[in-house]
Amino acid sequence: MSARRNHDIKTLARRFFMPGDYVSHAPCGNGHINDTYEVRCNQAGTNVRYILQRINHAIFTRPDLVMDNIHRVTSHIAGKLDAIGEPEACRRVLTLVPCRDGSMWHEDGEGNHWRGYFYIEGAEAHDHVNSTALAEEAARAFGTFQKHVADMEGDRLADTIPDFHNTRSRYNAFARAVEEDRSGRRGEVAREIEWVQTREPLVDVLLNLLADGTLKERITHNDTKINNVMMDHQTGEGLCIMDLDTVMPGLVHYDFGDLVRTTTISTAEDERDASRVTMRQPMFEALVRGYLSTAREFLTRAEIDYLAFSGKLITLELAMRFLADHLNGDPYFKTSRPGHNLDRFRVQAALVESIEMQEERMREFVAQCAEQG
Ligand code: GN1
Ligand code: MG
Repeated sequence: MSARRNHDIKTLARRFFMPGDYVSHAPCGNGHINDTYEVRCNQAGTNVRYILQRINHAIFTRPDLVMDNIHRVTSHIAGKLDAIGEPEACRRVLTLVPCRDGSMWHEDGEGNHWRGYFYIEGAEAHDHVNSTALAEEAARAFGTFQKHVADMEGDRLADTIPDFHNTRSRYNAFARAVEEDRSGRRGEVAREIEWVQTREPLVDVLLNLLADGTLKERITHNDTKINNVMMDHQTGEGLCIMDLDTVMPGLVHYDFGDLVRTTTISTAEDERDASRVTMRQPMFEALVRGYLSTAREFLTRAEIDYLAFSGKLITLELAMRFLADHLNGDPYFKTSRPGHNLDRFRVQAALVESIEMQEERMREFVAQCAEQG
């Protein structure tokens, strides 16, 4: 996927209700999909920052549905925070900034869709955490998010990317990429392809449980990377969940599993030396503690039983996605070096293997923590 293009951010910012004089803008965040900027405005002597973000419409082909979901979810959560008198509610849920014409997003002359948010000051997102306290806080925040949206009424939220976490579909897409070999790289990654193929039976486990009614569909975030939660600078509290494009119906395991994938890992997601990758049990335990502290009250026994498994499954899912993208010639994830997606694959594969070796202990910890209540 190509790098960020030049956008006229100053002109775009004027379309939104971002009052004051434009001062500056800068790229922001490390997302693989959208383009994100912070915009600084001077409001009669006070500097105020906003977020301006281009939705990648090659991937989110219905930005209108994305914005509809986000508007509904953020308004619902803001209403709840207001009702309980939560202090600093605007730092605890994203707030959309409307356009000057009243619409919730702006479409520029090139078919790009833009949206604005309040900038959350005094907090930051971490791409990698080494502290169990931060891991626990992040998991607590995602549990709270799920709890807040659990009782949302009205129509089912739109599937902004259909089958996003359907691991059978992900496997089939991977198999198609192998067959088509669009990049001509198949011969170089025969071992990696086989590694995925031997794990094919895992992809149906949760889907079968959903089909037979053991697990139930809820509203989930679906992209719970550790860098999608803003943590307070002063207190380390997990304040606000970001990156809401994929909020849609799903299984709680998709969220917990991606937290395990991105938080327990000992390296960056794209580490070049996969032999350095391990699943860190203390980080896993912190996630379980944090998540259950807020999610226990609504989770079923069956949901809890598959939390440990979910980390392995979602890591395998990303392994399949990265290897498929490599085979397809890198059309999806932003890359900044040759073989970037292959490196990402190798890291995921190493993490799956590390989880496989510690799975029993992970399962035991979840059971023990769930019982403690
Ligand atoms: C993408 O945009 P970002 O970096 O938060 C991707 C996730 C992957 C992640 C892997 C819409 O998320 O599904 O888990 O990269 N988002 C989409 O790092 O495909
Ligand atoms: Mg993100």
